[in-house]
Amino acid sequence: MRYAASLTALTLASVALAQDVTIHVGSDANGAQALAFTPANVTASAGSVITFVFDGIPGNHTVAQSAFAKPCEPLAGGFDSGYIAVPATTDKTASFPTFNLTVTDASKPIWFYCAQQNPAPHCLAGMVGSINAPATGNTFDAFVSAAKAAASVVPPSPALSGVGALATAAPGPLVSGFSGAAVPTGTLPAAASGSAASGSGSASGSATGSGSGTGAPAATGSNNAASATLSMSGFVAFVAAAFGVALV
Ligand SMILES: *[C@@H]1O[C@H](CO)[C@@H](O)[C@H](O)[C@H]1NC(C)=O
Ligand SMILES: *[C@@H]1O[C@H](CO)[C@@H](O)[C@H](O)[C@H]1NC(C)=O
Ligand SMILES: *[C@@H]1O[C@H](CO)[C@@H](O)[C@H](O)[C@H]1NC(C)=O
Ligand SMILES: [Cu+2]
Repeated sequence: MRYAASLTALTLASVALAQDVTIHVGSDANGAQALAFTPANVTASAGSVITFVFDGIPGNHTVAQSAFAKPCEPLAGGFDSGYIAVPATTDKTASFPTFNLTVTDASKPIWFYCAQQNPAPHCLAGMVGSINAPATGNTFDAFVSAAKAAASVVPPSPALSGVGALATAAPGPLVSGFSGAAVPTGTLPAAASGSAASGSGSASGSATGSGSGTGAPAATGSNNAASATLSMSGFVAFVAAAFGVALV
């Protein structure tokens, strides 16, 4: 009994810590195709994972980091998923490609846009988003307005690492009709021990394996913190499975 009680307390603490978020890319709140990120303005603590799901049918979008002052241009050192295309023939129940960003710095806003310009620039249509945007000053609403008034849309170079957030695997899976015009490259965080680390290793393998072969330097403190949170999420899933209940 005492064992079960401590497990429950630990589980609740882990759920509060993780704050994982899902953002749909190319679809609206009803699941209909749209030039939008849904939701487009989210809050996430350091260590949280933002899962971008490319589920607009059809769709061909990017998740690219920009700056408040230049909404439709790549931020130096920013992340970019590259173009991920979902064909019109895709079934609504398909396992859509995802791109997982771990927030490493929640103290500053993270701005992003879609760089697709064909047949018309998605960023100018307001396809932008934010993580931890402030409620006053440089708000999400002001960012959308700036994007719609932007002079140009500049395509970025795909990259896993960003400023204040990073991915540990390329978007995927790129199977059954899904395609990526380019697969992100860049520095992967050092592999951490434990089940969460081996999980992300196999994920990058299935996404055509690119990106996983680049040199990985020693992990920084924030990367370790992120890995710890991922491990806790895995543990929550394990506990949920063991108890036969859904916790999230
Ligand atoms: C997706 O968009 C990019 C950029 O416009 C393009 O190069 C690529 O061919 C498109 N992919 C598909 C499958 O249409
Ligand atoms: C965006 O989200 C932040 C919280 O991260 C909130 O304070 C702000 O009011 C939101 N802005 C809009 C326009 O919804
Ligand atoms: C993103 O995270 C989800 C949930 O853990 C996982 O199922 C998916 O495979 C991940 N995607 C990639 C590309 O690693
Ligand atoms: Cu788009």
